[in-house]
Amino acid sequence: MKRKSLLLVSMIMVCLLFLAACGSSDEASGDSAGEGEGEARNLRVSIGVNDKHPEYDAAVKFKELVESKSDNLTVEVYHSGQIADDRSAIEMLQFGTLDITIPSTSPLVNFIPEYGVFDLPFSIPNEEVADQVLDGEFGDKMLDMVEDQGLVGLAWWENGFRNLTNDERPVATVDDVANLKIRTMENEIHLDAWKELGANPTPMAFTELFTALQQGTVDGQENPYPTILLSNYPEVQEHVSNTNHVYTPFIFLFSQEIWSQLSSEQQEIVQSAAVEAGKYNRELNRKTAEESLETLKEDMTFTEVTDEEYKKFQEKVQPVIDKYKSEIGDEIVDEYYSEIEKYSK
Ligand code: KDG
Repeated sequence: MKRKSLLLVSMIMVCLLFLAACGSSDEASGDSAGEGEGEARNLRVSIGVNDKHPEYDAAVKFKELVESKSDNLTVEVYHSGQIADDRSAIEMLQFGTLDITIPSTSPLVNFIPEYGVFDLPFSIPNEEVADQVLDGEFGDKMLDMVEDQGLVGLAWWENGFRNLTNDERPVATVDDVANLKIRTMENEIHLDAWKELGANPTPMAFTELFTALQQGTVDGQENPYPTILLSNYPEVQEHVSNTNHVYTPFIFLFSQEIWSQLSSEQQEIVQSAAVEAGKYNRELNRKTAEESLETLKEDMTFTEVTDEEYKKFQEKVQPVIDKYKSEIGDEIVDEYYSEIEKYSK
């Protein structure tokens, strides 16, 4: 009898140990967000701009919102590409070694070609249309599209309308662009567009740009006014023109690997903070863009691109738009342009 009891007890122990092991492995794998306040975690945010830029202020706003609503989430903001440049930061999210990055959408084209719609020159005409397109069904669809890349798209922030600077000459017409060595983001649509305009473009990470301008590796670059001013480009650039050639969103990206380890309560806090800080970012970015332009007109030589010349820039790059319409996908490009048209009326 005694042997049978001992055998039964042993079998029960083995089963209990097996169940405990299964339980711990589920916790380790983080298959899904649980309920309740979840595990304590510090969220690291990587951005490429410096701590004078509106994007940094918005990232701090995100930190304040999360930490005020959560008992166990903290946020650290790393600016100026301290952790990684845009492409590397996106890859770190995919590997689960970084929690958040908020880059321009342009580097994402290397992972998701459909994101090229945002790089089609002269597409979004103003911030109001940008908000309608991004905050509507199309914007939601684009955010969902990052899931296949191990990313979670939580919100649209704003980089803004991009303008050309250079250290060679005033740029008022397409012809003035000829042979300028222009740094572009690592995005083939931007590269091809500046080639079509007659420039000699070079793709380069944002973190390397100031040094390249300082050393004359490139003659010029293109970015929104806040980035131009607050990255100190007037120290190394003489000329600025209001080309307004592309509206670039910032996209708030979260690592899917880490997201799945948050409780649903933590996910809700992070998601709502990303959206609320995004609204703050847009408002601050627009105010800063106006103020930055006024300061740039004092610090640099500003050249006006007239409406007539602006149309010639648009006509000149049309072959690039046609080429990428088919490469990105006719359906998504048509949907993008019909959204723009719908909100431009
Ligand atoms: O992280 C900030 C960058 O994503 C942004 O400034 C990118 O506009 C950009 C550029 O020119 O690289």
